[in-house]
Amino acid sequence: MAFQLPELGYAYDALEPHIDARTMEIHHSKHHQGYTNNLNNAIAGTDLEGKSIEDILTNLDMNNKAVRNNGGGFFNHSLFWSVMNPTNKGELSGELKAAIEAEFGSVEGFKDAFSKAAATQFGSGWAWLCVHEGGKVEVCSTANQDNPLMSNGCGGTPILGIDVWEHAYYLNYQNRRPDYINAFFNVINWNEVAKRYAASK
Ligand code: MN3
Repeated sequence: MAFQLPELGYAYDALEPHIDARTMEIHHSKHHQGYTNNLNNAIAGTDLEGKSIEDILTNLDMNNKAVRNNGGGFFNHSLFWSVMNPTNKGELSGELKAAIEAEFGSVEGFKDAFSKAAATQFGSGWAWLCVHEGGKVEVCSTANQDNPLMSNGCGGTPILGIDVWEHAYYLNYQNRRPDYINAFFNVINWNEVAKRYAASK
């Protein structure tokens, strides 16, 4: 079974004014579809076919550029859509909030660290909140479509991520990446992040 482009679960315009409909449509239907197709082509007929994307990325030969770029792109965007939601996004609370406060001192401290990682990732890439075994959380960033599951990442399981490629924000924010990062905090689906935390700690 080949990988399939996941549904967003909400309309392209649902995240406005924070993320505009045109950006969402192109990002999902063109960019993510492209990574999905190219991943399927790259693994067709190889021993990676039929494995989960997490399994593929965790055990990836980093010299396999086609799977590294497109498998990363497939996984990263699938996570990205799921951790955003215009409604029913919940509040940061419970054991995830406690873990964040333990690591960053406060929720504001986490926002600062995450925003800084996203703003200072040079060129294209992603910033992440990851969880390690035992529940400790960490912020890191990766270039291009790499992610923390890969052997060059910060380790741990990513539970929140922001795409800082220009295609994620340029139509609406042009060069103002920090404004886009600020806006992202308005659409985080904390229910989903908490679910991923509980499943991965
Ligand atoms: Mn993208």
